[in-house]
Amino acid sequence: MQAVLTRSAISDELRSRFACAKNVVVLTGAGVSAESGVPTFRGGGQTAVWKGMPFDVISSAGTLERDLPAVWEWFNYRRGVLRTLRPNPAHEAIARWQDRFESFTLVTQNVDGLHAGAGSRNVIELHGSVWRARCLTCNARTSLRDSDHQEGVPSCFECGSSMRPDVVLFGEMLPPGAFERAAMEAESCELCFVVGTSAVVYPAASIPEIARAAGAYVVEVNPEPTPLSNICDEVLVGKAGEILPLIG
Ligand code: BV8
Ligand code: ZN
Repeated sequence: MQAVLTRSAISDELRSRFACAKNVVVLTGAGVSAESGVPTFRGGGQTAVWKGMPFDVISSAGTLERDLPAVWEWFNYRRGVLRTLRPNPAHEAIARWQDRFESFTLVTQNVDGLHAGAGSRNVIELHGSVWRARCLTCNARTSLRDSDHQEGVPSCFECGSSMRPDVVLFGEMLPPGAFERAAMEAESCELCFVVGTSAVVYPAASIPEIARAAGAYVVEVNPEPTPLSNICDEVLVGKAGEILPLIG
């Protein structure tokens, strides 16, 4: 049974750096939404998640090419699950932090929109959002928040072509400028938090590496070790929803 971290677990070093930092970057993954009930991916790996297909197969450019309706079924299911879920204290703490620092950048791999749901503004959604669709021809975007789209492939309201979920699939480029902006902020931040990610998927996982190389103090929050743990200055072992409110 994992001990719940108490306030004392947060080092004086981190407390003082948190108190006087001007430029802070936070990178999040599925773990920050785990306490909201969002299933995690466990390293995006080979576990079958949908109709016998591993996650990085159903969520890949190849499957979109071959079977667009199947990809819509998968994201309709994901939206259905997410529609009932709410931000948790980890999302709320991060939302509070955005007004504490001169410059604050929230970079997420999550497509669930829960950071915005907690009040976070200008979230860099590196991998897009399940709440948007994008036209395969004219790139027009439309929100799926209020639509109960459940069947088939929606058509573009601009040009009538087929639309696709506005998420970044494996083998696809990230949204123009999204990674570049995140990397630029990571290069100039003093404090970088890595919350709830298995740090397996690239280029997202390189953000904390960029911050570390630029001299930032890097803090990981995760109940498990990850490939990033040994480059971090501080590792807080536990749940984000329990730990982040202890920091500030
Ligand atoms: C690209 C959207 C250019 C869709 C996603 C370099 C090396 C190796 C491979 C590559 C490389 N560069 C590119 C690649 C290929 C690939 C890649 O990284 N593959 C991996 C599997 C090795 N990358 C790409 O394809 C990227 N595009 O590189 O474009 C290019 C183009 C063509 C050819 C080459 C290059 C695009 C990647 C984006 C894919 N889309 N999501 C969807 O959601 O369906 S990725 C998706 O999986 C998520 O967004 C996230 O990124 C990843 C899952 O990771 P996590 O979020 O970290 O979640 P996970 O479950 O794994 O871990 C949860 C963690 O939380 C755990 O550590 C757990 O302990 C912890 N936890 C649990 N509970 C809690 C907690 N922590 C705190 N509190 C808790 N309560
Ligand atoms: Zn169109």
